Amino acid sequence: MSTTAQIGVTGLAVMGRNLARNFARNGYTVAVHNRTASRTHALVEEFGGEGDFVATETAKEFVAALERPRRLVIMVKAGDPTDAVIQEFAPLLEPGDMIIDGGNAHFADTRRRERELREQGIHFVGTGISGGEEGALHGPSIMPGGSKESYASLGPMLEKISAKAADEAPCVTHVGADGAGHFVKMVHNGIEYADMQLIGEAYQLLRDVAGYTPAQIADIFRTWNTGRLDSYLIEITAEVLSHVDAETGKPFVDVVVDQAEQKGTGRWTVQIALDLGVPVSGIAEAVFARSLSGHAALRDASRGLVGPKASPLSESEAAAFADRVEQALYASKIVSYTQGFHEVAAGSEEYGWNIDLGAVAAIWRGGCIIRAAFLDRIRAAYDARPDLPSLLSDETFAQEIAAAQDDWREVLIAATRQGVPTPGFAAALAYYDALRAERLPAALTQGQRDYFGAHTYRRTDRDGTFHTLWGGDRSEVTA
Ligand code: NBP
Repeated sequence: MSTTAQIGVTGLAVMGRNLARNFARNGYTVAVHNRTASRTHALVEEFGGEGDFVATETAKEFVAALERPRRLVIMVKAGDPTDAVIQEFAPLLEPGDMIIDGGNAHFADTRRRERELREQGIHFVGTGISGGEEGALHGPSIMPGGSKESYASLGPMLEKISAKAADEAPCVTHVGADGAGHFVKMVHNGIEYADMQLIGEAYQLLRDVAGYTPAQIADIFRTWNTGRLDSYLIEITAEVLSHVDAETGKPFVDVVVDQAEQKGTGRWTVQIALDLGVPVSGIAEAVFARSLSGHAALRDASRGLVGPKASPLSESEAAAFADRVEQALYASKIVSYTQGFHEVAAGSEEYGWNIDLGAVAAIWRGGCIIRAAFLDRIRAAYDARPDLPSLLSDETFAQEIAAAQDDWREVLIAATRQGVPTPGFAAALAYYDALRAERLPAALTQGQRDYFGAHTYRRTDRDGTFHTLWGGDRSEVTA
């Protein structure tokens, strides 16, 4: 076996196969390997004409086909299969070689694998890849972690196969050491959950409160897609809503079971946010909304519960309401991204990754599921002020949310009055109001904690920690 391949891909299901084709189409010789060899041969038979592939059947052959230092991409099911593949290949590698894990690994696993392989001198590059199968083939957004040395070797190749933003910048950057790439991919997915939930709520309001049909709502989303909400998710929402089921002639959205599924990255985003103490209420509501939708028995048992019935608006009222929903959606979206970027900043601080938040926004502008014109403005906000405490501290976003907020509140009033669930919109507004509040009831919480548990409190008027003798004469003592 000659050692000619500049990169190798093992794991040739939909993602790995398309990624391998992407490398090959960009002029790289790609060694390909899969546990079940038939997939390898099928790839070369079907797409061999697209570029230079080296089909290999055994781990030894695969490793031997790679030029040194070796670059070996793993695209297998995340979890135990990734460890199994590492165990199979690592003994065959040499110091300086690179294993790139492009699966959806948990960043803590990536940190562990990186540590273990570093002892062997192998660079383990946990890499978030977003864009689904189309992205893998035509240009995904790529979020590599791992060492700087590995990026020096891999970066130019990843830049070539990645998506390009509107300004032609490649949608890839070295995010930070060890698990930083998978961490950022996790938060990307959490934000994706929130975006999808907010869009879902906008749809439900347009349907139940404004009385529009799915086809009419598709047109509204198409119009929104020409403005500040311009994004992949808004674009595909219009496509899904205008699709008609061939069998029944009904809107597709009316024949699909309303129970949303999830693979876990949204849940991880919330779990890690809880550990880091970052309020990601919008993302959490999106995850909970999916799980609530799946509780079929609970929902069946609750259908008799009393509530208002939504009564559709007149035509002119409906059009005005749709404009308000756009404002509510945009304002809530700003909050979701504020929360997501807060989590990235907190992770970066906790693990010493030194993540450039502007660069993260920049690489999400193309290729990935949350790609949107909006991200260019987030990039600009962080580029102008890298230490921005929150996206809401950016003057432009603050002004936009201020301008949207009357409509945002009106939409939530209408939703509440008519009984349309809008947990994402409501959580976003509550976050906004909580942040801007002069005083929060947390002072009362501290009083309660001190009462039942002598947990102490701080005062507004002097330094120190205090405890009130609640069971005694209620005098205050210094704790
Ligand atoms: P899957 O997640 O369905 O994994 C299938 C691949 O894993 C096959 O190549 C299979 O080999 C291999 N595999 C398994 Br399962 N267990 C193995 C083991 N013990 N040893 C060796 N190989 C094993 O494929 P996918 O949907 O292409 O996704 C690949 C990765 O990319 C996943 O981590 C996924 O989370 C991530 N990802 C997916 C998307 C997406 O849109 N699908 C987007 C971004 C990231 P076999 O052919 O022999 O069974």
